Amino acid sequence: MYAVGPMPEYVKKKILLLGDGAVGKTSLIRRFVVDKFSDNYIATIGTKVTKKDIKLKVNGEDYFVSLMIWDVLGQKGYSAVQASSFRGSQGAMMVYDLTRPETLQSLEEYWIPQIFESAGKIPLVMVGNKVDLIDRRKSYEEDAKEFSDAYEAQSYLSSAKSGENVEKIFRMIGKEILEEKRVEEVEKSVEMDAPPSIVRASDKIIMDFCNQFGGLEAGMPIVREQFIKAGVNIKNPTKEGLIRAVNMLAEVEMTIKDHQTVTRNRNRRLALIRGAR
Ligand code: G3D
Ligand code: MG
Repeated sequence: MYAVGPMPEYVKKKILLLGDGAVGKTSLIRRFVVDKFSDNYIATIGTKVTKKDIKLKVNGEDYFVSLMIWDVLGQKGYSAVQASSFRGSQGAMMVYDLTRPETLQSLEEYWIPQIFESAGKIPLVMVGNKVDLIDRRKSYEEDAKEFSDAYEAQSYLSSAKSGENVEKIFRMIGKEILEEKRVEEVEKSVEMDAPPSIVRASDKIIMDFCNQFGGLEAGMPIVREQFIKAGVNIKNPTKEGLIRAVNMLAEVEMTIKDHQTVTRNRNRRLALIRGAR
């Protein structure tokens, strides 16, 4: 046998990418995992989990880390879907779009309170994406630093398009988790505006279907497919679109459940739509 020193430790860590729609979350994951950037994409409906193994050295020790990267629905108001995806995550990448300052504001007002409430005060890495589109980089860096200092987080400017800093931000979140220096208790979320109720109905329908279908990971791909087929715009669902989606979900359920259950499920979901504003 060859003695080559201590074996690296194998660990598995769940991380989330959070931030408003179209800031570049899916593109960053795609760039990191397959090293590609594609300009044609479909808006992420629901949650997708991608795995990537990396090797890290932390405090002089080697680790093999399996990053389970959760790409979560980027729409505000889908809080039931989100809270259930957030649970058990050990670190989060908070992504904003440098060309849209309101996406930074929404990290502070919505995404950070949401994650702290569901997952506790886990390490965050702030990512200002689309750096390829801006000039006067310095002022953006200063803003980012000021913002991230308040959360004791690292901050980077990145580009999923050029690849700049993409590898670095994923490695950094891995390191932050392994260092695990956080001890503060969970901070309570600030009050948020109530989401528009049609979005809440949509959120509840998605959760209801997933619960019936054996959980988020099994249900979400189906929801995603059926919502697209039904032509539902997740940002701005209409009652008509949601009714189509509920009918399509019922058709899928027909393949695994008895007629009575399917009807009951369908009626319950239609009632949610009727009750929405
Ligand atoms: P999301 O997952 O956060 O919703 P996406 O965002 O990854 O789907 O990206 C939204 C749009 O921004 C896509 O453009 C994507 O190509 C673009 N994008 C993502 N990252 C970058 C970047 O670093 N630089 C530039 N220039 N564009 C980026 P489309 O045109 O397909 O909507
Ligand atoms: Mg996406």
